[in-house]
Amino acid sequence: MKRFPSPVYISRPALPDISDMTRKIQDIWDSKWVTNVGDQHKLLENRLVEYLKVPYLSLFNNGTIALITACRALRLTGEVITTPFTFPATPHVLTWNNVKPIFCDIDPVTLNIDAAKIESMITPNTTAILGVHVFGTPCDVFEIQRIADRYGLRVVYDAAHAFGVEIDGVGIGEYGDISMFSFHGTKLFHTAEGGALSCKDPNMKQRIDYLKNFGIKNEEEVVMPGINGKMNEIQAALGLLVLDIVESEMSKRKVLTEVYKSALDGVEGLRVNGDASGAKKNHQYFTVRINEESFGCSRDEAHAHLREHNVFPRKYFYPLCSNYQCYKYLPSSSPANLPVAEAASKEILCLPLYGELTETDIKDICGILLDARKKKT
Ligand code: T4K
Repeated sequence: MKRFPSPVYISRPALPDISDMTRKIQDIWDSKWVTNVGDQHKLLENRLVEYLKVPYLSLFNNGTIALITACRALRLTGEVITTPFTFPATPHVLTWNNVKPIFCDIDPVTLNIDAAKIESMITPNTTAILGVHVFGTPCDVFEIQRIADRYGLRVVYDAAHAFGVEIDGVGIGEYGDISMFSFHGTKLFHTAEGGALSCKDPNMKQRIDYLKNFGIKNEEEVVMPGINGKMNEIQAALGLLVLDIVESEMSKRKVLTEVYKSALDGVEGLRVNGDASGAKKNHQYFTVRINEESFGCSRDEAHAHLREHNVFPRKYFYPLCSNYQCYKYLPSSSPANLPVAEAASKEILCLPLYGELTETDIKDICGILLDARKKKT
């Protein structure tokens, strides 16, 4: 018999009370202003600058368009060094800018780009490093900046998972030249679809804002070839309400993460993925690595077993981006260049984590996961 009568997904959006959203929509209807930097947009942008502790922020209609715009704003060309252990959007934004992604191996603990391996991948064509704070764990931002400064490179961060993460009280969006946040419905903070870029320089903020609005400066001047990346008023209104409940969602996830840890820490063959950096965490995801030999079944068998019980974990990030048809041909995609990433992508499992789940749900999910081993014997 299935323990869960309805599906338990990897994530569910935290949603405000519908009556609050109805009131917000009424305001938008009354104003007849639905997009192009209206009141809701302005309010959300200001509130997020404060919440994320970043100097400047620009809202977008989704994270991918935001990251495409970041590459354009920084005029990236040639080659950019990045990680293969990420969502397809990361290398794709480079391709959409006619930039070649160069895949660098990852750190076995943080699962982020391995800063110690970046220098060996730099060529005269390299213009930037594009790091991803995978599962909200910060990259080695200090070492990456040191390398970038030495070689005159730009640094861009895909902070899609890192909403609210801080290093020693400094917002994660303060590091590098530009950071991208995703506000997709599967994220801790969301606007259904949405995203943002943070930066430190007012001229860069101006350039980003032109680029996301067709390059329009005023009614008679178009100053650069921009795109339409604008967030609309309904998205922004939802964001304002979700921002009011995000701390409570994060606290619930923190408690559930502790329940996962106490049930799974120390189980042979299971490694609870951790961030030992001391950074302020956001509990966006909870992941484990499964070593088939010592755990007693493979990641894929555990994944299939959980699904049989109506639990839908995800294999983020399998396959590696370097194994996609469109990137396989690149010399840096060779598995020999990416041994740590290859191993991680075969062992990683992202388990359900969202505030609506109960502690009993989490214990039951762990029970099902551990039972996957018995099935094999
Ligand atoms: N960089 C990184 C590192 C990223 O992870 C992402 C996105 C991006 C860039 C791009 O940012 P955006 O352009 O998306 O802003 C999901 C999300 O769609 C994607 O935003 C996210 N990363 C990725 C990690 O997860 P899928 O293909 O796994 O989504 P899907 O539709 O399978 O949804 C996952 C589960 O969430 C479902 O099984 C059920 C639940 N769900 C989903 C939706 C859409 C809900 O409960 N409600 C919903 O509305 O990519």
